Amino acid sequence: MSKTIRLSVSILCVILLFTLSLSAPASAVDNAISPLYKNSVYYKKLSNVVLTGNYRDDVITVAKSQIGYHEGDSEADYGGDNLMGNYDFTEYGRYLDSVGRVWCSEFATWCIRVAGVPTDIVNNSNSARAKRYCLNSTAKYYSWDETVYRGGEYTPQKGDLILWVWSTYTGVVSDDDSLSHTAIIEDVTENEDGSVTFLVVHGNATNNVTETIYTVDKENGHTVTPVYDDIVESGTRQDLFKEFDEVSDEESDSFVANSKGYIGYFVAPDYEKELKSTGTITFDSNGGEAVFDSKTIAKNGIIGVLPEATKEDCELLGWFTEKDGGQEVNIYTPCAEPLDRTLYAHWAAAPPKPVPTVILGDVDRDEKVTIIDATAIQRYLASIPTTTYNEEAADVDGDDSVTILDATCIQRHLANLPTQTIGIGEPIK
Ligand SMILES: [Ca+2]
Ligand SMILES: [Ca+2]
Ligand SMILES: [Ca+2]
Repeated sequence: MSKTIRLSVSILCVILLFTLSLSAPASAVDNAISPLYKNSVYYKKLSNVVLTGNYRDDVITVAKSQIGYHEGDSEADYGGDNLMGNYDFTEYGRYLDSVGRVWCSEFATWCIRVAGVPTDIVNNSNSARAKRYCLNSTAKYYSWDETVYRGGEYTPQKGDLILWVWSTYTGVVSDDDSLSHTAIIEDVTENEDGSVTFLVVHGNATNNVTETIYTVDKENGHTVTPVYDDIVESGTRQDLFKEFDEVSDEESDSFVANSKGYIGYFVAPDYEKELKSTGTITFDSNGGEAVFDSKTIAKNGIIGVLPEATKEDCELLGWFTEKDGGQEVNIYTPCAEPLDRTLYAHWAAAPPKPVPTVILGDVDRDEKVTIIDATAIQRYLASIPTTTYNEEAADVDGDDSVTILDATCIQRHLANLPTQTIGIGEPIK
């Protein structure tokens, strides 16, 4: 490609990205949250996150609220609870229009966006590419040799990203290559033995969201563990994988849990950047109570975390632009002008709680009549404590008192002997 064409293409890309970032900074398919995710325990945990306005802290808090979320096999698994899932279906991938693909970068991007960080601080990426995270933003990336551990200026810290290479290859990787893995740094410790330990929170390392500790050698950013040296000596990448019995192929996620490799790049979002356009959302819970009452938002960001709210005998429908009517916003809604605004909780009457049916003779309320129910009556009559005892179910013969005859009725019923009582094992009307 000639220089001119390449330049034009780059400009076009920048314009295109800029346009996209104005209309849909999230590149979300439809800007909506999947209903399965919205009803999941992980969304509930997210709604209980209280943001501090310190982006470094907030990105981590958001990420940690998702620990345990597991990838699924299909769109039916967006709730994150299919613990056997293996096909990379996640809400995070869905958000970046990248469903069914390895999702570590998607998860990191999702956490950054949902924490409210605008795209001019760090860009979206659906792969572990240093350059892509920094495109159209003031984020910077650094190789291991540019860190303070090697006499450079960059100090890795909380909220930065690590882009890993799962390989023993020691050459230089391109900053535009898609590397093996993206993780968010939660904590960094320099050790006396010349190593550095990173605590990270990340997605897809073990097909779920988890925290992992990696210790690397200051010399070169390579992971150090007791088995690492042996593997390096054994030579090739293929040999490296053979070391782990449970790993059948190079793409396996289970490898990552035991990973040996090195740090390709760090991505340092410019979290402390002074933002020109910010505003405050005030949450009017419309008679209820919200986990937090206001939050700061920024232009080129999305609304992000919305508070959980409760109201007696009510169910939260969502947060809307008007007290009555208006439009519902969700965590992916782009922050539009005016940035100062109020959102209102809308409520629906909670459905009446189903009254549990009492089964005649089911004294211990385990939904079946067994000899234990007869025993429960005997224990009750002998004033011996029983774990569960339901008087209504115990008065099997319906004479308004519980006696040994009720226990006998149950025993006869279980032995298929005739009793005068009808309706044992059936719901009491
Ligand atoms: Ca996976
Ligand atoms: Ca029972
Ligand atoms: Ca009775």
